[in-house]
Amino acid sequence: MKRLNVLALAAACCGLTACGIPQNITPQIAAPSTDFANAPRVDVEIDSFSFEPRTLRLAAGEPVVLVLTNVSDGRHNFSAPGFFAASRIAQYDASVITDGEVEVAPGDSVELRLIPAMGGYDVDCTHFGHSLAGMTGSIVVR
Ligand SMILES: [Cu+2]
Repeated sequence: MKRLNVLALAAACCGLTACGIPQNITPQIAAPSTDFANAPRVDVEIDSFSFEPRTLRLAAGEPVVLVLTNVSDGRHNFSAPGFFAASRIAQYDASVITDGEVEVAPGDSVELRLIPAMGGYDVDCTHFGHSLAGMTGSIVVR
């Protein structure tokens, strides 16, 4: 009986959200009045195959400009679904996040204005084999 209920629930979910297909969760948007102009800039260097710094330390509730720069000649992303879901993102930057990932082209730089929420979050690059090669990191927000 319990198992049947679980199956029924799963079926209902599938109908609504198309299970198995990554959903682009709408990010929480920061208040338009948020002062990002005076927010500190935090740089992350993305290379083959590393994030520098590997552990990002941010202040909870404080606006920050996250600057993700791909210094390599290969394609990479900064995947942090938990972090992005918990943060409030500037309206005009929200579109660069897809399924919790920010793709950064070789030699390119992406700026993200956001307000982090307290917690610990994982970061990786979801390109095939890259996390195994060392592209993992974390974000600590206190
Ligand atoms: Cu990568």
